[in-house]
Amino acid sequence: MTGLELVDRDDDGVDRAFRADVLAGLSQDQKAIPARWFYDELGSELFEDITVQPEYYPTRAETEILDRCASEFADAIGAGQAVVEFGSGSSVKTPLLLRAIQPAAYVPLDISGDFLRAAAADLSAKFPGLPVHPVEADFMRRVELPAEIGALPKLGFFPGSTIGNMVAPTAVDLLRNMGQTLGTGSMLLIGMDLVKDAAILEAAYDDAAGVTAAFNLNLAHRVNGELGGTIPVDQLRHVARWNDDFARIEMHLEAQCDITFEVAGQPLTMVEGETIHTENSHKFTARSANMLLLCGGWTPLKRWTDTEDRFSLILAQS
Ligand code: AVJ
Repeated sequence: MTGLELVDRDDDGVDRAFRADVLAGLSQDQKAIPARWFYDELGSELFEDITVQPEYYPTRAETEILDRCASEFADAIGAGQAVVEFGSGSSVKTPLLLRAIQPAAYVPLDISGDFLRAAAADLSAKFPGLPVHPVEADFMRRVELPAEIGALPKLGFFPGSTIGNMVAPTAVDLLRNMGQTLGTGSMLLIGMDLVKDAAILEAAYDDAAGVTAAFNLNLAHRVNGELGGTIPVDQLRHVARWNDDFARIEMHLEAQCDITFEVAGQPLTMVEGETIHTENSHKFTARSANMLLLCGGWTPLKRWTDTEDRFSLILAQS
């Protein structure tokens, strides 16, 4: 098994899906590139760096909940579960959960074989007796789980408020597919970031050290490097703005003057002030979170928040 199996490349080694997404996105009136393309190697490193910036509270808030509420998770979930993590993180969150609930098996699921093997090795070292069954798959789709965990009760784990990157129809599709993957009666523990003061949110997505700006601009560098692009990255500016109507932080790359460039042979222009929309990060209330889960076929059972009410972890049942 190589780390490249799920990536379809042309003869020049270009990721076909990346090129198709970028060309389609840049031909729209509101230019856009899907946020999933942030995470090349440098992008993943920059994201890890974002999570330790003082303004970026979600990772600390969610970790605090997992740490502080461990015994409540144990009571609500019970031991002996097969924990299926959607997108195997390199995070400290997974060990906190596993220590709290004493599962019977751990199934990290990731589209990147490299991340997956690293995460599986890391977890096996920390939990020597725990069976670990990594699955290389796109968690946006329904996934066939390993036969070894067939008889065990299932707990899906989807931390990080990654669901917030999706518009509602996509989020609902994912939740339904998770229900299909895990089966009727299974549980899901999902992280969802909360609506709060716009200034706090905008700072979290525009840290003073400029790490989030670098993360956003890296996407333009990636287009140039991988798709033969000539985007003048120096003339783009990172923008993070709260969209109150849609309850989401939006990240954009804004042209600071009129620019023309090329991507994969396509000529493109941006006028001063025009943007490429690169990410949505939806924020939830207790009710909007419940509504989304219900639309996706999950009944919320219990909800935890950090001591400052910034972030929520919700346990739901299918
Ligand atoms: C990985 C989706 C949780 O939306 O907060 C962080 C990604 N983007 N800073 C988020 C991100 C800019 C992050 N998630």
